[in-house]
Amino acid sequence: MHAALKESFEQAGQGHVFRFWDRLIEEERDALCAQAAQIDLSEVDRLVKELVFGDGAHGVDLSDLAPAPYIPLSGNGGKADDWAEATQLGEDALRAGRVAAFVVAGGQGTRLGFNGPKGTYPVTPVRKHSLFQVFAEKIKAASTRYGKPIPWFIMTSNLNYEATVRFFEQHAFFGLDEDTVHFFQQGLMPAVDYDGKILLETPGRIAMTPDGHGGSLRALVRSGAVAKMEEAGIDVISYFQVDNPLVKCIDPAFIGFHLKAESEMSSKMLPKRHSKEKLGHFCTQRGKTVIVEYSDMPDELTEATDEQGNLRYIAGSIAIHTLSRDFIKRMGGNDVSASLPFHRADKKIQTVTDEGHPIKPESPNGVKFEMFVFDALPFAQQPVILETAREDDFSPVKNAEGADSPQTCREDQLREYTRWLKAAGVEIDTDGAGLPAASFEISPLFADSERTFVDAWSKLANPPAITEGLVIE
Ligand code: UD2
Repeated sequence: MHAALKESFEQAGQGHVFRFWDRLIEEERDALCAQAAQIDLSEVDRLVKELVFGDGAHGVDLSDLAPAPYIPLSGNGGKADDWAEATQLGEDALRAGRVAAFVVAGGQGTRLGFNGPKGTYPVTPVRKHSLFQVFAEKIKAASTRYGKPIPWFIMTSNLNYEATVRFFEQHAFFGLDEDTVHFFQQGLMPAVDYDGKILLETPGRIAMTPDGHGGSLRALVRSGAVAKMEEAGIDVISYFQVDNPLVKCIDPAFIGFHLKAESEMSSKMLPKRHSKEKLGHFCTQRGKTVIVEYSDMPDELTEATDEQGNLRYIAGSIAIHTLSRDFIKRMGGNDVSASLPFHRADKKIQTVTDEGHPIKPESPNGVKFEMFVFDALPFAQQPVILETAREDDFSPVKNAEGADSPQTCREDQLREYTRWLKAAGVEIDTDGAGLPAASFEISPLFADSERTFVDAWSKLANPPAITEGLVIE
C-alpha cells in the first residue's frame, strides 16, 4: 500500500516527499501516507506547468475587460416593482423550504491576529456575541418567519474543523436544531517550491493548505452536502463569508432576482468607496461576467473614470452569492471543462533542510494554489449582479486595526441599529459620524431588518429607553 503510493510519487518526480522515510516512526509514516494519498499528482503536475513555469505565472488575463452592468437598488434607479416582485418570489421559495445558508469559514484569519476559528470572534457591541452566533440567529429568525427550517452548511478546514464544531456544541448550536447544521471540511493542496517540487513542512509532513474558498464547490459535492440538499428539496444556496456580521444571511429579494432570471450564480455588488478599496471588480470579458480581484487589477484600470468623474470599475464584489444546487454539482464534479482555475500565491512556507532541520524563510520560497469561488461566474448561465446597500449588508472584520477592523464593524452595527430605531420614530441623538452616545444592541431574534424592526417595536407595550448596555431582544 505504502509502496504503491511512494512509487506513484517517484513516477511523478515527487519522490523526495519520502526522503526521510527511514527515520520516521510507524505513526508518522501512516500520517505522511494519509496526506500523500489526498494529493492528485496529475493536478499538481498541471498546475506546476501552468502556474510555476508557464503563462499563468504572469497573472490573470486582463484583455477585453469592460465594467459589468448590474441591477441598481430601487432608490438608485432600480424599478420598485421589480424589487417587490423579487422579494415575493424569494419569500415563496423560502416558504417552500428551497433555501439553505452556506458560510465559508475555512480560512486562517491571520490578518486579524485572533487565535481560533474566525467565526468564534466576539463581534457584537454589547454582548460580544460571536460571528457564528449572529449568523445562527439571523438564520433562525428567517426560518421562523417563513415557517421552514433553513439548513446551514458550514465549510471549515483541517485548521479549524474540530474547534468550530466544539464551539457550536458548547453553545447548544445557538438555539438551532442541531440536525439542520452541517459541518464539512474543504480540500487541501500541497505547496511547491520554485522548481515545482512539493514542499515538506517537517520530515514527516507535507506542507498542505486549504484550497481556497473556491474549493467549497468541490467540497460541497464530495462531502455529500449536495446530496443532502437534493434529498431535502433544496435548490437555492445563499453563500456568505465568515467575517461579515452585517450580511443578510437570507435575503428574499436577492433570491428572487436570482430565481426570476433563472440564474445559476448571482452576486451582490456595491459601489467601491475609492479605487483602492479591497474588493474584486465586476467586469465583462468577451461576453462573460468575471470578477477580477483588486490585487490583479492595474491602477490605470482601477483609477479610470467616466465622463461624470465616477470610477469606471465602480462595482465591487463583497463575496455574497446565490448559487443553484445543480450549478454547484456541475462545477464541483469531475468535469474538467467546468472546473475552477487555480491562482498562484507566492508565500513564505515553512520547510526543512536536506538534513531535516526546520527553516522559516524570510522571503517567499514557494507557491500555494488556491481557487476563488467567484471564478465560477463565467461558467454560470444568466448571472445576475445586484446592488445592495453597504450599511445593511457589509462591514467585515479583517484587520486588527484601521479599515475593516473590530472597531469599524462595531460602529457600523451601532449605526444600523440607530437607523432602525429612527425609522420606528424613536428620537436618538447621533454625532457627525452617525453614532449614538450609548452602546446598545438589537438581537437578530428581535429583528433582522429595518422593516421587521419597525414592526416588532410597534408591538412593544413599554418600549425601553435607549441607554448604555441595552439589549433589545
Ligand atoms: C475577499 C475577496 C474580495 C472581497 C472581500 C470582501 C477573494 C480573493 N477576495 O477578500 O474580492 O470580495 O472578500 O470581504 O476572495 N476561506 C475559506 N477557505 C480558504 C480561504 C478562505 O473558507 O481556503 C474563507 C474565509 O474563511 C473567509 C472568506 O473565505 O470567510 C474570505 O477569505 P479572505 O479573507 O482570504 O478574503 P479577502 O478578505 O482577501
